[in-house]
Amino acid sequence: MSVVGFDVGFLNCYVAVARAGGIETVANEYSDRCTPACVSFGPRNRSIGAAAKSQVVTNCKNTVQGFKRFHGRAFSDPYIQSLKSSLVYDLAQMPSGTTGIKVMYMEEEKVFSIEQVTAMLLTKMKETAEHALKKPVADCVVSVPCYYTDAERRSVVDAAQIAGLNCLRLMNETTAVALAYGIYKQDLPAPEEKPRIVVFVDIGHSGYQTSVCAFNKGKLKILATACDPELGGKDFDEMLVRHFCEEFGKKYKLDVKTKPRALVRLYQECEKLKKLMSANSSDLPLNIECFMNDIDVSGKLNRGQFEEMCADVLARVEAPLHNLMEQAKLKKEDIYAVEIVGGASRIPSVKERISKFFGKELSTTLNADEAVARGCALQCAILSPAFKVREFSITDAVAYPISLKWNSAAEEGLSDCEVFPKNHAAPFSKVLTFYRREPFSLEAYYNTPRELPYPDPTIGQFVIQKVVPQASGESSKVKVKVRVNIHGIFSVSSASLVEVQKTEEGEDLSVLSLSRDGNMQTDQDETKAQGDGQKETEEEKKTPPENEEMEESKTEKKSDQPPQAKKPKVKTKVLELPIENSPQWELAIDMLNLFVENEGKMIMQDKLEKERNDAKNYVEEYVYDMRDKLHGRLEKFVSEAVNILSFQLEDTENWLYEDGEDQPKQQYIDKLAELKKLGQPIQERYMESEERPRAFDDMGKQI
Ligand code: ATP
Ligand code: K
Ligand code: MG
Repeated sequence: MSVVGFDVGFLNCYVAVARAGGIETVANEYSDRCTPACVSFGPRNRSIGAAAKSQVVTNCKNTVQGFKRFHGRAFSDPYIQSLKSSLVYDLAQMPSGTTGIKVMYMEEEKVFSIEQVTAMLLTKMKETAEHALKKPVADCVVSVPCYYTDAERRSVVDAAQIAGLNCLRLMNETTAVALAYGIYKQDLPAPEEKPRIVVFVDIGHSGYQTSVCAFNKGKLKILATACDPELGGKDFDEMLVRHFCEEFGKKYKLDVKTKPRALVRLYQECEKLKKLMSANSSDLPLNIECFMNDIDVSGKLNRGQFEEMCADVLARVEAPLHNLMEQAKLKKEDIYAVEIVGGASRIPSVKERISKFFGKELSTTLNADEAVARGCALQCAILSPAFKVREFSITDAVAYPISLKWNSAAEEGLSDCEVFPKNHAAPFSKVLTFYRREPFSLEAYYNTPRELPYPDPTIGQFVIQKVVPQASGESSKVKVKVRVNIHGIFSVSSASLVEVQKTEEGEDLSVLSLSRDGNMQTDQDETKAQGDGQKETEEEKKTPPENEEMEESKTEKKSDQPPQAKKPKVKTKVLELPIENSPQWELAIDMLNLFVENEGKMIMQDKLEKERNDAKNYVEEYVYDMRDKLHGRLEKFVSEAVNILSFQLEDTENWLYEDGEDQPKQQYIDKLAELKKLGQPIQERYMESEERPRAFDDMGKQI
């Protein structure tokens, strides 16, 4: 059992683990806790994270960044199409229609699906966690933006699976932050008291997320979320890049946009400048040597000018806050604190706007970069039976209202029903009742397409199979359980047919149904009015569950005994029905398996390449080390062999730059052995002479 949380950022990723001492954000092989969301493809291997980032300029066509936004999207998606021109690497369509990334890898043109690319990043993060925990990692919690739709979420779950991870929960980023904030608080109001209301804001590189959360002792509940998926640090970078492109165009007659490499460098320098401006309001320089056509460029900017050019971007900070407060029906006085995280929350003018909106100092008690990963690790610890943590219940909110539609003979056409309104508690299950004679299909969709940051409101098709009429010829009662699961993904989780073995005539139905506006009502008339066997009714549990287990058991109990089974002479039997699930943009299982297999092969290839490189480095190190020593402390101990060794060392050095540049691992191992055969005797003689006086010393002490 591993307890790990992964924050997969658009730009920056973090890994947190639970150990005996508590939750800890761990560093990668560069002793950096931040791992760039970057994958670079080479002729022999992949580089992931920091090693990939260092190739952004030199191998720009095959180094991919900013891919978080491709999840669950068709290649033909207008959003993807509009991004294409701004990317230095190529996109391509996967056979399934989703988005892939086209690169040269192992000297061949390859298209990787977005799930594969994110899996590569996760592979790296998994290794970081394994290195820290010194054991294999599988169980984990992975973060996603709270505005992700089903297709995007499923795509990330698949990515985790490709990386050999067992994702226990996809956690909304702001919910992870809320957990990291609340779990250690000792002074939360008691369960029966008025909750403490805290607003969380995460503004990262790509997206802006806000949520409002109610805390009581031992629990948190997300009341509402509001986001701008297209507002983040990158938009500020964009403004700076635009500004300097224009300036350098005028000043140096350079058309920067035509040179991807120069453009990538300009983005890097602008991001640095932006960060500097957060701490400094005076004029700051931007210099790039040999920028384009051997020209060095320079410019300068101060915070005031920066804020002016970013006015349109800054103007977008408020809208989600308004939206959030409106949804939660809260006044500013109800808010106990506004906690901000995410890299771009450090921009002074962003902070100012948020603070002004709430009329309050902002709270920055959490680590702005690591809070998401830490929250995910905490959630993983809570879910892990192997780890003891304080009891803490987490209720998240449904981001977009979900409806079902189906063919209805009674209403002669399509019927529909909102099953999960916006901000409904999640995870959650509901049972719907249908009266049918034959298999039927349900289509799930988001019913507020304009609110979606996503073009396609379809969630998926679900066919309830093997439905047959009752022995009497009447329609059968079919109970369908729909669910928003722990990942925030909608599914039709089970269906059953209630076979009635009646001895007496007369059905007295009194079932709960949900009216269109979402109010619960007992609606006898409607069911009777549609008494031709095409009734659609619904039950809903009145109390939101504290957690999944409780909710499940309640549902089970209910569905075991139909509410209307009042007549003692009626016997029922419940048959489970198979469901055919076709969620939108689902990765086919054989593709998933192929990707799992390919990821394994690529990991192996990277490992072999690393070993080969290490073997080469050992030879190189030995050459330089021995050459120094032969002129230093080993000088006295060399016989005539020195000439041979010196000659061999020089020869090897040349070889490393020529034929030896790119050889199989064994070649390097053999080369090193050859050198050592000559070097060893010299080193032994040296060691002996070093040992001798010490042996005397030791004896002296013993006497
Ligand atoms: P997302 O949450 O959108 O997936 P992310 O998690 O990768 O993205 P973060 O690491 O939270 O993003 O933030 C990165 C952004 O924050 C970058 O745009 C970076 O330039 C910006 N940033 C970091 N530090 C500062 C600073 N001191 N001043 C201004 N911007 C900063
Ligand atoms: K991050
Ligand atoms: Mg983030």
